[in-house]
Amino acid sequence: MKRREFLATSAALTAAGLLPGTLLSEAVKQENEKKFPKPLEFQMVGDTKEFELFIDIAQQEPVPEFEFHTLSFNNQIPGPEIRVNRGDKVRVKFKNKTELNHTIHWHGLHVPWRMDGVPYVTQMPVMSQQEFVYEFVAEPYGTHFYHCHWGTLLHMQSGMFGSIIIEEPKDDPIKKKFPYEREYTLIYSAHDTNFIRGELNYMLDRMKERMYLMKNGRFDKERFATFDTKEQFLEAIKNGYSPPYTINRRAPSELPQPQWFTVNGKSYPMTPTLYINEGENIRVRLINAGQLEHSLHLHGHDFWLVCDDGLPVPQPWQQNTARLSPGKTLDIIIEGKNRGIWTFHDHDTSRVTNNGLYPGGTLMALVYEDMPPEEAELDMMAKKMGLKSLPIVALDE
Ligand SMILES: [Cu+2]
Repeated sequence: MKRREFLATSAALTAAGLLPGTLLSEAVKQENEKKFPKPLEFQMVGDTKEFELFIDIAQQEPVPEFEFHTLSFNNQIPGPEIRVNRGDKVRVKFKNKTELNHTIHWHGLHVPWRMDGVPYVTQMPVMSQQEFVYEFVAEPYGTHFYHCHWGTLLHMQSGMFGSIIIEEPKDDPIKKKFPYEREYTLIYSAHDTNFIRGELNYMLDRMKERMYLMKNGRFDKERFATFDTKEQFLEAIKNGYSPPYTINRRAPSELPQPQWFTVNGKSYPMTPTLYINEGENIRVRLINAGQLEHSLHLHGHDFWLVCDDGLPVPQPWQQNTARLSPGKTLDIIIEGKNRGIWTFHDHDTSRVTNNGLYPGGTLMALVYEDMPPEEAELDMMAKKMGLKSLPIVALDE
């Protein structure tokens, strides 16, 4: 697709996606619900909640007409949301359907150490077509996430993340202070799609080569850096083997330079919308599953920061820009106090672009459902500027 065409598409989507007339329609609201992680079904087996996760190659489409191959849990990006109560016994049966190695790490949870998902530290990597069963008691309360802990530079930006929410169903400490009905989970990530493509192709080629050589009994352990013991490894070094990290494989500029920034796997104008009404509180669970820090700013409001890494803060405080470092989760309460359509986005201006073009990335909107209908006309903005109708191509350089 040509740059000019893409810009035209993106402007048309902006018109279709973000103006009040369409944002308040039932159809758009229903479509919007699909932009949040889907709850993962479980089966009660005895006294345990049993979940199933698999990993496979998938296509990610942050905006229409831009797709890239990636990995994903249960063919969803982000992976499905696991929701359990504090103290629940949880079992997650994990199947690896790819040619690559993976594990699952339960970020922020107090699991037994053998369940922590760190390859070669707490378990062997889950290899192609293998299964691994994770078992733990859901602790502690709050907003957490799970992610692959193998080859995280590639795997984490390749869709291998999802939310795990541990609830205190009868006595939620946040609900007590800030009564709310609606809540939203937002998972942030950043992707260098060229890096992902190159790396996935390279790794798949190497896996194929390795399997072919193994089948023919010509597998060279040194070439693939596979040793059974530390002694074997040290012996190989003595005989001239160079560990991969001593070979300067990459210049810093070859490390990932993300040019796509997503919220729940989507970039603006396809990012999810937060709906609110005047007088309503909404809870927003912010999760950073990516490698960049996000500086998340809400227009027209100060929100309450109520949980940090899942833990309720002793004294919630107000701010309008929250710093969400990699690996961090924050829960915020937004009070509906200023009717309108407001932007919520990363204030690092490079993160509100798609492939370098504004608008894009993490831009999203907080929309009051109880806006006056006359304000909710599709071409209101154009009329206010004295134009007859909406300009469709507004973004050409
Ligand atoms: Cu992985």
